[in-house]
Amino acid sequence: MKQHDVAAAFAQMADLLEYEAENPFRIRAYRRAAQTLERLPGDLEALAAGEQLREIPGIGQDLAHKIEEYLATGALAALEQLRKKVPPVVLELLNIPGVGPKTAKILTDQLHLKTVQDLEAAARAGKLRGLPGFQAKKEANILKAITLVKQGQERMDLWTAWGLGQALTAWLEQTPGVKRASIAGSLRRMRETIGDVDVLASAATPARVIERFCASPFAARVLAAGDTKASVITPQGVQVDLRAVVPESFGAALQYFTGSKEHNVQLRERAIRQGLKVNEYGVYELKSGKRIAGREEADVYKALGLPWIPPELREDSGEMDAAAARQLPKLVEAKDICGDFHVHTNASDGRDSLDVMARAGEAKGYEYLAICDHSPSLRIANGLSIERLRAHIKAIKAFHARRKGYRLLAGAEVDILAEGKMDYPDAVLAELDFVVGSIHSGFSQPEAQITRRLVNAMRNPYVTIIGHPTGRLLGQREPYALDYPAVLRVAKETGTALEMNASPQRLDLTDTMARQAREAGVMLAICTDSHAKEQLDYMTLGVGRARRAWAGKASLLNCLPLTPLLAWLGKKRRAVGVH
Ligand code: DGT
Ligand code: CA
Ligand code: CA
Ligand code: ZN
Repeated sequence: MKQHDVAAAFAQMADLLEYEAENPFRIRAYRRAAQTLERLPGDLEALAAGEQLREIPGIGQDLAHKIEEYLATGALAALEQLRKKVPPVVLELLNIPGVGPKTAKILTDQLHLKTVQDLEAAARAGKLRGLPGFQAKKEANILKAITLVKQGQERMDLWTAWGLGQALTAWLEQTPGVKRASIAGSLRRMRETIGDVDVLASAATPARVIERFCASPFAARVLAAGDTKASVITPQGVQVDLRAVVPESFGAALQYFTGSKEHNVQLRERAIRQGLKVNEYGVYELKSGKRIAGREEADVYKALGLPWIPPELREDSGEMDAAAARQLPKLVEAKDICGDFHVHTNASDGRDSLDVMARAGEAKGYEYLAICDHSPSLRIANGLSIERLRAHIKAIKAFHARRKGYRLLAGAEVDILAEGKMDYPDAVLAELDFVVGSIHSGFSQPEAQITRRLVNAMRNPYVTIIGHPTGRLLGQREPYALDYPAVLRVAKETGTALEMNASPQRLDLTDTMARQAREAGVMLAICTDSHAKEQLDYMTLGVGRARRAWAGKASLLNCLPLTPLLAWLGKKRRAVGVH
């Protein structure tokens, strides 16, 4: 989708022009065009081919030329010039959340910064407060943001890693000589961010697989290569570790390289107590040295008197005891998911139309899909006025009226305003099947105030779930302060579910918080928060994250088939006597 690239280029154009204190009208034109392009329903290249660029609102002659230039050359000459003109550190500064062009200007002019490290040092030394428009709080926020950005650069998001892992295993499986292949490491455990991607293959001659891999397009640079392992950097700059073993050791190697390290330590200690030794080649009797397992991962656990432990649980968080007591939970699986709830269309800030999103949900084999666009307060997301919402509800009903066995739920993602007031009046909420209540403003409020907003929202009889309950954005924004035990109590008491947002930038609730919710008897809902049809596939991540929360079907709203789901949705409203 080229429009996102062009939008990013335009947004940077606007930032750099503003840094240079250029004409405000030009700045605004670029910024607005960037927003329009982000939300463009059609394909930009198709529009350009059809000479239709000038029909896009806000795109005049000049911007249309710029788009054509970008599509033809992959760059904008004007932007390249500007990038050369500003001090190099400015581009880095603008990458820090909370630092815009005006702030960057003050920082470079007054502190003569050369690097982000300089900024970090200045902030630590308390040199930012006192600059025009800076308070101690802004200084602290910048420091936090720098830390987040650094962490984000060190680890990749789960979706990026997942895609790479799929491509790697697909490549391995069609490589001559390879018998089996699997992802391993933190990716197989579905951690929220991934340091490097680990993959494993078995073959009669492992060295040959390693050789081919180092010559493959995945290896832009080879860091290290031996007979059984290689570490490479992909063209995208990501590290991949490949291990290749003989088929007899595949299970033992898979167990070892899946980790976590802490889980493996526990496992080895257990082995020693039983007179056994576990390593990446197999399970051995200590005394005789005889090999008793290794080909299958399940056999490794079995040799230690344990059932196979799902990778998502291998974090040394009670899984070993549960396994030994034969009390491992039956975890949710992809096939148990009957639908998705928090899905946007181009009526608000999604890319695809209602029709496209609805069909995409149907194609995934879902029984239902809750369409939840934004409410009016979220202006940057083109939130729906009451009139537009009512038209939207009609269109949703018209769609599923034509379908058998597939139902669109009329929903909305409704902003939780000050003191927990909802962004639509109750009478309007009552017209909806499903309401996601979300906080999109006031993130820096004190804990008591945020908690009050969430609690009051949950007390609203029409609020079905709380969306992205902590508000964090991985690598960009810390969670807001909240009294989580209080939130859990009220969620349980009011029958409000909590979202496990599966968008890779959010993954909110975290796995630990979701586990606490489940243990408190609170219902969880996995939602992709899709803004385009392919994002419905984030469900894969959501299921993995729910498994990390030890969740089975009974804890998840989306495991209810349509009829019991509708009954569940009616329960909260009936309990307070509004329906
Ligand atoms: P990451 O890459 O930081 O997201 O996390 P992991 O868990 O993928 O860690 P990584 O890539 O360093 O190693 C993959 C697995 O290999 C790890 O989960 C367990 C195993 N492993 C690696 N080094 C050691 C070690 O020194 N001791 C033990 N017991 N296991 C190790
Ligand atoms: Ca790893
Ligand atoms: Ca690794
Ligand atoms: Zn949303």
